[in-house]
Amino acid sequence: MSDKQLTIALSKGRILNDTLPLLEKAGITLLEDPEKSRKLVLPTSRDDVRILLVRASDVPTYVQYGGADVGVAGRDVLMEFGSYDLYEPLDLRIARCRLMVAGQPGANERPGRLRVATKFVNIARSYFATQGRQVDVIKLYGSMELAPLVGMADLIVDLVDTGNTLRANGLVPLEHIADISARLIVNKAAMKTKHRAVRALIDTLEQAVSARAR
Ligand code: PRT
Ligand code: MG
Repeated sequence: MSDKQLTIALSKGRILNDTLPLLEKAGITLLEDPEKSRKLVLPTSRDDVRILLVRASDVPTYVQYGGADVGVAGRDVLMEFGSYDLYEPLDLRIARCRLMVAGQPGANERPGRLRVATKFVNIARSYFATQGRQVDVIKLYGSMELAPLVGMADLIVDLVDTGNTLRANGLVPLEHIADISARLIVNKAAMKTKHRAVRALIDTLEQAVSARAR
């Protein structure tokens, strides 16, 4: 990785879509449509900035190990992986949603040991453990809403935005675990070796975020 170049890790979908307008304020725009391109390294309008496209859950890993200098990751992803060795200087207030316990109405009041299906196994275990509730956690990689429908689980732990996905499957939100938004994360070494470039990016994004909040 060049000393001059700043590498930003993003994930396709809502993180990329919501981050691009913020990056535009820093004069960073993509040179080609990421939905059409198969490239994983995208050049930008600035010679000194490139964007990597990685899985949402891989963004912190790329940033921690120096594959990218900075990245944008959901707080859910950061919480699930526990302690990363990186800086988290800014709440970008994008890709917002809530991490919830959901199920059929009243499912969280069923007697006995409940089964919880989720891709957020660590968050789920610690949430229920903190409350002294005994649960069995079943790991899934997606479409968690299906598990209660087929009787495989009593509850799910999932992200909820409009609630449409829950509703469409006869489920309701039952308990609020955390408010989620995307965070700017920074590699610790890059914060030192590329301090000026990283600092300038953080400052510009910070201004863009607060201009929006007003
Ligand atoms: O798709 P992939 O497996 O690669 O990764 P990913 O699913 O984690 O990525 P992506 O792009 O879907 O989500 C990236 C980040 O966006 C997440 O880590 C969250 O921080 C944030 N985010 C914000 C959301 C949502 N809102 C959201 N609604 N991520 C997912 N959802 C899903 C949710 O899981 C559920 O299936 O949308 C559905 C619920 O939406 P409503 O509007 O029907 O309630
Ligand atoms: Mg997804």
